Amino acid sequence: MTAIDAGAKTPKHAKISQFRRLLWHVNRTDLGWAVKAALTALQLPARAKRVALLKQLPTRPEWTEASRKLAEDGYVDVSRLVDRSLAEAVASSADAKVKRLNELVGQQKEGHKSFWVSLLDEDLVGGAFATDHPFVRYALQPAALRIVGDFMRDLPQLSDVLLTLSQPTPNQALSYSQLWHLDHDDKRVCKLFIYLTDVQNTADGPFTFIPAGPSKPFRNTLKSHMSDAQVFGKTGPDAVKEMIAPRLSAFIVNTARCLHMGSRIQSDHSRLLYTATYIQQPRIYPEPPTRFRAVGALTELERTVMRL
Ligand SMILES: O=C(O)CCC(=O)C(=O)O
Repeated sequence: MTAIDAGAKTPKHAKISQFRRLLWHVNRTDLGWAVKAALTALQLPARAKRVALLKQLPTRPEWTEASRKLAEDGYVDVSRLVDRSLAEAVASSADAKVKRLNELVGQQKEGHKSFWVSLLDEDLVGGAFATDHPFVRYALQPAALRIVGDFMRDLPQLSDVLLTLSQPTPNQALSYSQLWHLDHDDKRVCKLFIYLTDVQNTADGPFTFIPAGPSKPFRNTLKSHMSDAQVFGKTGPDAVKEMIAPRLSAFIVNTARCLHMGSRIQSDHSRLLYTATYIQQPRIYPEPPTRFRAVGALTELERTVMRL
């Protein structure tokens, strides 16, 4: 997911590029944990402040249990734990976008994945979402921050929010996230997904993954995207879980630990998906420009989650 600036020409850019390439390699192995620990040690007061903010969040036994499951298995179904009205707000905003699909496809900035349309480009000002956007409000809800935060033992950083429409691509080879991969944005990457359409069977292109335990043999490798044959050769197909679930189902997956793929949509089907991505500060890669712009009153906790 993280680009390497391979085209840079000036010595300064070449150095940055080499640095990023080194980080890219380190982050993919357990050495990344040592780098993460060293970066954290350099910012202990900031860490202590985040932990104090995390403790201010409400807590519930079922959130604690969800957090434990996320730590143990690398995923958890949170459909019954998250705020239904916030999910409805996400869904109605998403449905309005899909109604204007053709217009929005024309404006799409990242077009490399033919099976995948990003529908939020028009909501970005200078690359940033307003903090009162329903997609941002959903990601900031206490249940989500508590479940991810208790797992990380730190107040999470909201890295991005995304709305994607996956569509069939007949006669094309599987590519990008249709193939098995781990996310390497950082050492812990928790994605909170909401299905915004029913995902009733394999033809709807479910998010498909292998829980943390059986995904272990795939860590510490520089291999990026793998075919079914490469994966099943190591795990067998029995470890695979397809997230077959109705509209508004929500689940959190540590996609840095659980091998995953999805969006293998068959003809006449499509899938609409919301994703919020959380990582743990400090980020292993240099911090990119912020994805959020403050609109309206924000608490200190919200500002810290969005690095505002
Ligand atoms: O489209 C999918 O279901 C896969 C998504 C994915 O790979 C990701 O969000 O990292």
